Amino acid sequence: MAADLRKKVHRFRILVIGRANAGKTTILQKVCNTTDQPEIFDKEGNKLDQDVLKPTGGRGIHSINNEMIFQSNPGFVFHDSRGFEAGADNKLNLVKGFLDSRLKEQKLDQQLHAIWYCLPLDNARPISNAEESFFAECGTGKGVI
Ligand SMILES: Nc1nc2c(ncn2[C@@H]2O[C@H](COP(=O)(O)OP(=O)(O)O)[C@@H](O)[C@H]2O)c(=O)[nH]1
Ligand SMILES: [Mg+2]
Repeated sequence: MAADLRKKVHRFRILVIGRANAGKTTILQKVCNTTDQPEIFDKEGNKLDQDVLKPTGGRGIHSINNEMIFQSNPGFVFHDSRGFEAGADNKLNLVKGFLDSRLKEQKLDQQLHAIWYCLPLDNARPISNAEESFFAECGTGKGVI
């Protein structure tokens, strides 16, 4: 079954960005009409342990390149980025690198089709400096996406 999930050719690929507890997983579950956890694959298509999704990283470290696919809606493939906390320059570069590499993909199903940015609005400061940099540097019209 795991292999079947990745066999689907026409897939919509979405990057979901948001700080821990922003509600990313909840939104993806709603979109996919499920309460299940997604299956996770690395870039080469190897199925990974669910532990990689835990905040502490579990046995492996979650990578933005990992693909998350819900059994209930395998036409969507999600990439999860942990969002930009204060001073997260490193993370910003990582996301930029991911966007750049997906831009260079020739195959439509390997390209990135949308970015969903989750902002928790119950926060005194919903947009951090690092996030402002991301919007300034990775917005449309600046050549990155
Ligand atoms: N108040 C409120 N809580 C939410 C909302 N969306 C998700 N949560 C809760 O916030 C917590 C973190 O959600 P989760 O989807 O795991 O966040 P993630 O870390 O970004 O994947 C969970 O306990 C959710 O039930 C929302 O829109 N409002
Ligand atoms: Mg999550």
